[in-house]
Amino acid sequence: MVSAADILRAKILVVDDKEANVRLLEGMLRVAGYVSVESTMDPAAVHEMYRQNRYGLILLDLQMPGMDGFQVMDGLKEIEGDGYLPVIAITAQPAHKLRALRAGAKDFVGKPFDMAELCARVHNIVEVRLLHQQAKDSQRMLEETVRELEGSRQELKAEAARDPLTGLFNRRYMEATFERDLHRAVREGSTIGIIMLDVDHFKQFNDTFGHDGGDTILKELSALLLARTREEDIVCRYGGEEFLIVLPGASLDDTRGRAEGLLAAIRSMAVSLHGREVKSNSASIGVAAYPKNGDTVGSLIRAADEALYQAKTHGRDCARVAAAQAVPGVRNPQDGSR
Ligand code: GH3
Ligand code: MG
Repeated sequence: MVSAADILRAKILVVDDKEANVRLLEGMLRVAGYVSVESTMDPAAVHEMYRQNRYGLILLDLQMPGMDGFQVMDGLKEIEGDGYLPVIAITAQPAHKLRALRAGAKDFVGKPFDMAELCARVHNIVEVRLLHQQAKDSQRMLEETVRELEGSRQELKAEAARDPLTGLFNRRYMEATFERDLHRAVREGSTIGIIMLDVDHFKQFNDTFGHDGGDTILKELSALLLARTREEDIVCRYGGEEFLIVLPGASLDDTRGRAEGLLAAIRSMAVSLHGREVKSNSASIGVAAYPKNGDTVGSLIRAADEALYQAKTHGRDCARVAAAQAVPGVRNPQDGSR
């Protein structure tokens, strides 16, 4: 909405080479209540004045020596990117009225001036101009809001994929990407390794150093896992003190080798807790791979979990490989066996 006060505050420029006309128009506008009226008798000055003041309306005489009103409008079009000219043409010649409208003027007033007609036309053009500007501002604000919402949506999406304590991917995200990686592996005849890792006797850390101490160990371990995996691997906190790593392209042998490397790194991991250096960390690992141990996300995770259970019952701090499982129709890309 545009208020009457907004309209009367609009910046108006009067352009006419005759001083008497300028004074008359300025006087009429002031009497009508317009408070920001400027004028010039030099048409060549209009462009610079418009650039600086962006008038809401220009009352423009068409017949002026040196530069006529049509030339002034041509220059204004270059300044106004969207081509909207807030111009009312002033002319005594009926033939010029249509030409002025075609040249971009929004309206015209004839000479001699009629105060009521002039004020009605000025009011209308200023109102349209302000509405036009309001629409542009609303559009800009809307676009900005959409951009902000899109940013928050992306942040929420990123957060929804992460475990808040460790910053690792969470189980839900891992399952979705694992599913995609598995489809690709089936299509391309490649392999995928998975490592299921569980911290040994983690409860004791909590009992000795408190829950916060346990949290610190989980965070340090997560950093270690991230540092020792590749960018394409998905390292996820599967739950509590259990982690699952998906290694696209890794064979069962590769995965076992990577698991041994992780165990060695965890053994020498030192975490500072309450001023003490805690070193006696270890974990147990179950290893499985597509296609040897399954051809679905569920069966592969189950296979790794069973292998992890074997590692725990074999004294912990070790990795165990899942028992091979024949997957109908799936050929082992490494040796051609099923
Ligand atoms: P095991 O070697 O058989 O795996 O023994 P464990 O003590 O590691 O396993 P258990 O399942 O008995 O205990 C796991 C503990 O991990 C119990 C639970 O309170 C703790 N835990 C789970 N999530 C968190 C966590 O976010 N922070 C902390 N500090 N502790 C956690
Ligand atoms: Mg444990």
